[in-house]
Amino acid sequence: MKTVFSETQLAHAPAQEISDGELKPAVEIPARAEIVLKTVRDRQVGDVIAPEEFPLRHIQRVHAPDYVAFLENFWQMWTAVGRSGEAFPFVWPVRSLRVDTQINHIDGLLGRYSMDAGTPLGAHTYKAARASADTALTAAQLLLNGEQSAFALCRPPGHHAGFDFLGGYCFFNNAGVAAQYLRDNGLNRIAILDVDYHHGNGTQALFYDRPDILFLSIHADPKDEYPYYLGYADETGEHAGTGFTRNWPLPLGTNWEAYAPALEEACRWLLVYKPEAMIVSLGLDCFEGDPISGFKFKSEDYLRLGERLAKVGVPTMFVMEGGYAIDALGTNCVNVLEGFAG
Ligand code: SP5
Ligand code: ZN
Repeated sequence: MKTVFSETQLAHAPAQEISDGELKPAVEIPARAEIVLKTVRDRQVGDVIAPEEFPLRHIQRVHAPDYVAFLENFWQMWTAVGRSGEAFPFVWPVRSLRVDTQINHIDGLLGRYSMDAGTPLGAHTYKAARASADTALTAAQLLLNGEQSAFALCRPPGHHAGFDFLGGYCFFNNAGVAAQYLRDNGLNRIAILDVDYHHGNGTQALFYDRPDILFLSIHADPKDEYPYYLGYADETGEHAGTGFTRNWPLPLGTNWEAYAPALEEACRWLLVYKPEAMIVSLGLDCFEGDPISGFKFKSEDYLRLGERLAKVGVPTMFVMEGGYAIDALGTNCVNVLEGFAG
């Protein structure tokens, strides 16, 4: 299986994040990609190739042009008001406030285009996020070229980012951009299976009213875990997309044995839907050693996950999402890829 990765993705290198209401050392850091890349090479998963540079219009197929422009211009606007350090949003248009007015100040824009204060933006965030999306697009192109599988070593991740907002360490929805690219290039039914510990709220929202992109997610119950405001079992799609979103919220403390039945159910939906391609939003944060998460996967369980996904029997691209136990991240990620490749 080919891996797609660009060093440009390392340029987003936050020092700190706001987590649990406090400033803490950032966990979504370049070392995550570096350890995965090293393990891909050590365990000879396959060639590592650089992404192609795709035109912005592919990103704008799923993200609002004004949001994309905001990200592109952010650092210039932030420094123009005298700021120099990495940026955190701090005011939001919640209920009863207006989201549709013309705002000039960068602080107001930053709040409008974000869902949390845990996602710092720096001087190089845009170019890294752009490269991460290119990595997903390149993996999608590999499937279109006839490859049976591909690994998009994306970072920063994507599944919390929506049509016009960032959050959860995510800026562009890499899996969503790839799914739309596959649709735009002749495939009719795409399935996205999100196995990150956190619900993929951004991806779900992008395709909630569409039957052509099935969204399935297994994750920590949002009543007890980020992102809190989406990812419940009664969210099953709307309008033409009714029935094409499914969520399996699971309790904190879930181990592989308790997770496997939900995975089986998701795989049954895949069997019924018969996608022409599958995108796995591959978070590795269900791991027992993850510093911000509450599931209990062991490293070997990731082999089982890969084996099960292979049995679905569909051309599959893996898009890396979360996973913050740096020392085990390469092992856990490559276990999925090896389990899949057999
Ligand atoms: C892509 C991805 O995995 N994003 C995750 C964003 C999570 N942000 C909220 C983190 C809250 C951490 N709370 C940890 C409590 C453990 N003591
Ligand atoms: Zn996650």
